[in-house]
Formats: sequence, structure tokens, C-alpha cells
Amino acid sequence: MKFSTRRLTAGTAVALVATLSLAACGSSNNSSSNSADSGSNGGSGSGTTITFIPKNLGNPYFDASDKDGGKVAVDEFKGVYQEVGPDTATPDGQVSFINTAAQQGVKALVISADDPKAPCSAIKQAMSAGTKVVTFDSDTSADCRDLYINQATPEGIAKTEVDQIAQQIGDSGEIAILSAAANATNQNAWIELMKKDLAADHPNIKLVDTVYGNDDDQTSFDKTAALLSDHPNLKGIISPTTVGIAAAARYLDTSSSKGKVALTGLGTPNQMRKYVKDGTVTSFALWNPSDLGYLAAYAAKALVDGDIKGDEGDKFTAGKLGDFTVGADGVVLLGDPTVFTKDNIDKFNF
Ligand code: RAM
Repeated sequence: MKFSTRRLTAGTAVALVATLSLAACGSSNNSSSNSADSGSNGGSGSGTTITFIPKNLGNPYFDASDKDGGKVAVDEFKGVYQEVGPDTATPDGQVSFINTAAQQGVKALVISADDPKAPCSAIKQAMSAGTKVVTFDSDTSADCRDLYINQATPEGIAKTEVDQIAQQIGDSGEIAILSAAANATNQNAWIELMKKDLAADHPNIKLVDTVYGNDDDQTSFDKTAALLSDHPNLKGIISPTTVGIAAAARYLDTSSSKGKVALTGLGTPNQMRKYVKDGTVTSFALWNPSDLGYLAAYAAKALVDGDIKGDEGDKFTAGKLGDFTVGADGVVLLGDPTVFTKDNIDKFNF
């Protein structure tokens, strides 16, 4: 263990929830839409305090990972859960939330990083004060977290997306990528691997543009419109972000490109159901974000309890998901992505 863990009394736990809530609402870069939500034990005392910080609030993906996954796990082990974060996914938007949580002495932070480096000095300060830090979904540099919970291998994610677009456009023609924020660690890793896959296995597909919707619905919608007008021969769009693919589908749905320009990428079944059923989208993929948040919470607890240090080979149990082993560079892998089509989409509800 690098640090000794600290215990919170019932009073401090309740005060912590209240203070973080106020601090989040009062910070300059956000508004009352920032949320803080105590665990179902109501902050009953000695439980492990875990703060989730998503890339941004208001994204159904993080509602699923944090509230439907992380909170469920934290409630199971009778900890204290809360979620705070910025409204927009900017590189340093998470820093003030990390600082506040660390000052209040939360035992663990679980973060999907907006930038691999920008939050690092705040995270390192938190770690030196004894807070365990788990990244999930989108990693920081490996030296500023204890563990990274990876949703699926980046190679597998990239290949799944390239295979789908290739199938849908007959393995030939112009495509574009509509990504999240330009600095997002996760999307950038997938994009690099997609480019390699395209170059190696799909010589007749040409990637003509990569644009960034910043995980903002309206920006992603507008960028879709711009892509279609800038590239009249476009045959397909890959959007490796749940916000981007949903906005692009909404645009295509009522445009003359519906059924002519293919769209695939990473989406939530609940956001994409309508577009799969009405023929705007044939298939897309994702892992289960609730499982990802659930696993991240159990990993944080294992670190806080001193059951693991984050070293390769460390083993821990994540409730209903079973046993996991820490891999190289402190990475824990959730599993494989699922491909959704009209034939299976109704089996999923997230
Ligand atoms: C968006 C976010 C998130 C990513 C998913 C696929 O919700 O960018 O980080 O993992 O899409």
C-alpha cells in the first residue's frame, strides 16, 4: 500500500456529500445540473466513499455506467456513492471536481478522463493525499492512476467498427469519422487502430475526414450536416461515441442521405433503437456501460481495502461479475463488445 486509508465518521460522510454537492454547484465552470447523490445507505458512516467523475454530465452512457453500475456496486458494499462532473467535455473541466473531492478526503475517485494529461497533476495530488484513483472508459497516462478499467481491447473495438462499415458499404468508397472531443484518450486510440485496419485490410475504403462533436449533441448534429455537404460522395460514417452516433442518426433519419450513407460506431441500444428499426442504421456496437461502472467501483474498493495494489497479476472479485485479474500497466479488461442489429436490439435496455 502506498498510503494508509482513512475512515470517515457518519458525520463527516454526510458533511462530505453536502460539501461536494455545494462545491460542485458553486464552481465557475458548471451549473446546477451538476449532481451529487449519496448511496442508499444515506451516508450511514464507515462505508467507502467513492466519487464518480464522468467526461461530462447528461450523457446517457455515463448515466448507465455511473448510476446504474457504479452506484449499484457501491450500494452493495455499503459505501457512499456520488457523481460530480463538468457539463462539457473540455480537457481541464474535471480538475476542480478532482481537487474538491480530494480535499474532502474521498477514498476513491473513478474517472473517465477528458484528456490523458490535463487532470494528472490534480490526480497526483489526490493520490498523495491517500485517495485511490481508478480510470474507466477513457484513461489518463498510466502514471496518474492506480488502475484503468478498459471496456474492451482497443484492437477489438476498432476492428468491430471497421468490419461493420466495410460490410455496409461493400468494402469500397469514402468514409468519415465523427468522434467525441479531440483530446479523448479512448476515441483517439480507437481511431489510430481503425486507420491501421483500413490501411491493412480495406484498400478501397478511403477515410476522407475526421471531425469532433465534443460529445455534445448539437455540435455532433451540425458536424454530421457539414460532413455530408463537404463530401458529396461519402458512403459511410463511423462515430465511435454514443453521443455522436445518436446525433448523426437523428440527422440522417430526416435527410435525403438516409439509406444512402451508412452509419455505424458505438451507441447505446436505447438511443439507437428507433434508427435501427426505421432502417437509418443497420448495426452498431457497445459493451455494457453499467457493467463497466460496476466493475470500476469494485476495483476501487479492492484498492481502498488494500486487497490489491494495482500490480499485474493482482486478483479481485467484482460482485455479480465474478473474478478479475489486473493485466500489464494496471489495466483490467471488462470483455468483448456486442454488435446490435434489429434482430437483437430489443434484448437490451440501456
Ligand atoms: C461516449 C463517450 C464515452 C465512450 C462512448 C462510446 O459516451 O465518449 O467515453 O466510451 O461514447
